Amino acid sequence: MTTVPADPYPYDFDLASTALLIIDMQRDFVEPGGFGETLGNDVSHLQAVIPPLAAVLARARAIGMPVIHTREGHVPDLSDCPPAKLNRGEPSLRIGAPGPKGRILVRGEYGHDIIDDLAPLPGELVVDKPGKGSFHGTNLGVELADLGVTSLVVTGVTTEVCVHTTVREANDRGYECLVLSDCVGSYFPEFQRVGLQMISAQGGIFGWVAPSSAFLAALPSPVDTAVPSPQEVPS
Ligand code: C5J
Repeated sequence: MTTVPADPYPYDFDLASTALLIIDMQRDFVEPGGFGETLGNDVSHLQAVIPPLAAVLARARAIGMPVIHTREGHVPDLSDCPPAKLNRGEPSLRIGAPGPKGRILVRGEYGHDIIDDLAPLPGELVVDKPGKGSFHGTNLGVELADLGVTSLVVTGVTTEVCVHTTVREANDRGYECLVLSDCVGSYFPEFQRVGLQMISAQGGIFGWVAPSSAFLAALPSPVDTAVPSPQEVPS
């Protein structure tokens, strides 16, 4: 077992059954000039997530922890978008409308894809999700079961929307979630603060919260976990 000092109490996890989940680090949410900024949001709060999350991603890859990326969006004919979601908001800013980086929240569009700094590597799972939660309408549960994953280290955006919905879904499904406080972001500082508190309150009602520094400090070094090359294996 590995232990991370966390709120509301230390988070214990088995490296062999843990995955890093990176939620919706998509250009349209995170980048200047994207859909999120068009809505009047200050994307600098989400940009701040990139460096610590890139460090966690690099470490996860180095120690062989499974990495799963998600993207919120819909098929081009929007047949997977319920009217209640489709008809919300100002018509020119609705899902499927032309946005600054392509059709808003439509799969295959430039703005829908993950930012270059956190681009998935070949072999990493990318889950396209039609909703806010990562389990709703996806095969994530099946994929996690196949991997034998029961603990999720949760990162991404936005804290109070897709991160929260996913953590709540995961908690109800029996996963133990550690949310990395500096690797999740909200356009609204107040929502960030309260959103994190809501996860760890009441004895960890949805999960645990810790900074990425605590998580990284708890991990073995890549040298300890690296698979030896044939030359290194003693004969
Ligand atoms: C939103 C998300 N905020 N990924 N999506 O609509 O949180």
